[in-house]
Amino acid sequence: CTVVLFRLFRGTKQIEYAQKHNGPSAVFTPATNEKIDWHNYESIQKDMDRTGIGEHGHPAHLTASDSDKYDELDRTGIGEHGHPAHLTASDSDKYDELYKVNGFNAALSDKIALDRALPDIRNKGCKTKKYLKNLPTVSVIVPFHNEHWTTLLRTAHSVVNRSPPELLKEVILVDDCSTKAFSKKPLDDYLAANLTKVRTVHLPERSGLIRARLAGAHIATGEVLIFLDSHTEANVNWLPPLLEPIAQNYKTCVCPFIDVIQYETFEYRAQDEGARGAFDWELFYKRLPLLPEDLKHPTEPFKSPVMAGGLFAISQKFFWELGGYDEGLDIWGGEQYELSFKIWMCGGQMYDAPCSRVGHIYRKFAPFPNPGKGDFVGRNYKRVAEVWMDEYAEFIYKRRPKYRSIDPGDLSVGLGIRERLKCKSFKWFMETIAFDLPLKYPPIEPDDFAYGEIRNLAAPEFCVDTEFKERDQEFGLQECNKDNKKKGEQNFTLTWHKDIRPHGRSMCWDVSDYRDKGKVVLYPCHGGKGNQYWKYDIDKQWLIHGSNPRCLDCDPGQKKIYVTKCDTESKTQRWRFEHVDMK
Ligand code: UD2
Ligand code: MN
Repeated sequence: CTVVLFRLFRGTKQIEYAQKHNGPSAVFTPATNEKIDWHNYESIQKDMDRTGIGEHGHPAHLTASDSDKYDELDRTGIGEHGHPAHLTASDSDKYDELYKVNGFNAALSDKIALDRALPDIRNKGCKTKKYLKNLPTVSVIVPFHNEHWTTLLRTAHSVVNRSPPELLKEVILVDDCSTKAFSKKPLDDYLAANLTKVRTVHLPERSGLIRARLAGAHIATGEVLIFLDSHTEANVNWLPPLLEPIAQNYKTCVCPFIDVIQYETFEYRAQDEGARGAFDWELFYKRLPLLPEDLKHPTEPFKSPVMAGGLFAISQKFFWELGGYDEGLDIWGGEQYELSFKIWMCGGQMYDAPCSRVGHIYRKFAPFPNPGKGDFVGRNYKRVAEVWMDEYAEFIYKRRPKYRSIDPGDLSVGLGIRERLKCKSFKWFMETIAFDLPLKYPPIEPDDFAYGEIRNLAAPEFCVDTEFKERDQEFGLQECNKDNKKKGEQNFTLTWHKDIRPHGRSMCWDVSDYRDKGKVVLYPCHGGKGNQYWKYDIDKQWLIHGSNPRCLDCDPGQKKIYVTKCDTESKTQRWRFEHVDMK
């Protein structure tokens, strides 16, 4: 890809965007407060009548006979898959290959209709809810880099089919310099023939999702910008609940509930009953429970400190007043925090709307190779931390000392926006908006209780060894060899969360087996005690599991470990934890 058109955007300072963008600059004000039922019952009925694979979001599977269709999966454009298919030895490789480059079952996606029906899993109250008759118009912006053909098109079809035409001005697919051939002319041709409201912008240089979104926003003409990922499906009546809070106050950002499109079967289901967005101090996206007042009104939008990132609505006016995104954020990551922090700190508000639902494919794994840009996520995080997080940035650097030496580049635009808009402090944000975050994710972690090897006293040559195993796998005893790092995994931490983790991993000892001699497996740490709750009794030398306590015991002959009734007489239940904090 060469640099031509994109110079237009690149050299431009964000502040100038505020004057240069295409959108209307006046604040949208509804002419009347009248509310109406926005459901499109004709389209809902059509969906109900659909039959076929993956319809209604049911889990789908490929069968053996599907393999003779694999040729289709290779298509590079519309109408190019009518040729006869043959089962060749390489077909199954193609299936795997598609999985590998997408991180989800793209072969299955190709078998599911682009306009499939989805289950209406909203709270019942949403079905009768009315919204303002006057709502602002919308531009939907979808950045994509090498998105799979059918998941991209399903995103576009779902938006067009499930949005009131008078509200949807356009869908802009921003091609972030994809290398797949179909992303260019075949895509443009398909859209021209099938989805006239959808158009593309082809960026001549890989710009990352943040600058790709900016490029789309820059040419958008709707009053409200809605950003979506390129592998999403908008569900029934998704638009009005996103728009009404913005019509009432233009400094409002609204996120839909993000449902899960399962990466293997394309099943459509809820993520949970709703939660408030947050982060931990390594800047992993986290969730906080709803507040009691949110629970009282399950169909009303509730305040959320941080957006997940990919799916939200914001007025053009407010977006550009905030300077859009920081243009210096590269490729992927961090922009969700930048925007969330500045929305709250600079006079806006952010809500999650339970009645607006959009499905998203959470990949099984990230398939993209690093485009040779080093630790761009670290650099993005450092930019956000330096501009917005004040003294709290230190908590991040404590956990990620490497960030201290990353050069974040020029921060003057972001700092200028903060100054110009007289934005509040991060302390204010933490204490007013994310006030319960530190309880769950303390900035300063309490000390761990114990660490090192865990040696059995009945068979002192044996230590617990998790052998780098994964989720749901059992582990047991091995000869103690803590210092031989290659051989096993015998270095553990009994953390302040009261769980036990092999050093440096977020895997925890977990017991969900309530039979006698319950087995111990590894499971991703959740920090919520329960099946991962452990205590060390220094006097008795017991490792006690659960609130209905049982003791870690072992059979040294078979090198097995398990939890069972605590017994003061038992020697196999006694363990020496190498270092114990006696405080
Ligand atoms: C989440 C967000 C995502 C974004 C990201 C952090 C959701 C559901 N998803 O990760 O929107 O906020 O966190 O940055 O909240 N893309 C490009 N160019 C690139 C890389 C990606 O255009 O260089 C596109 C990609 O095709 C997709 C979108 O950006 O449409 C987000 O990428 P992702 O799906 O890999 O991110 P995800 O969902 O893991
Ligand atoms: Mn995504």
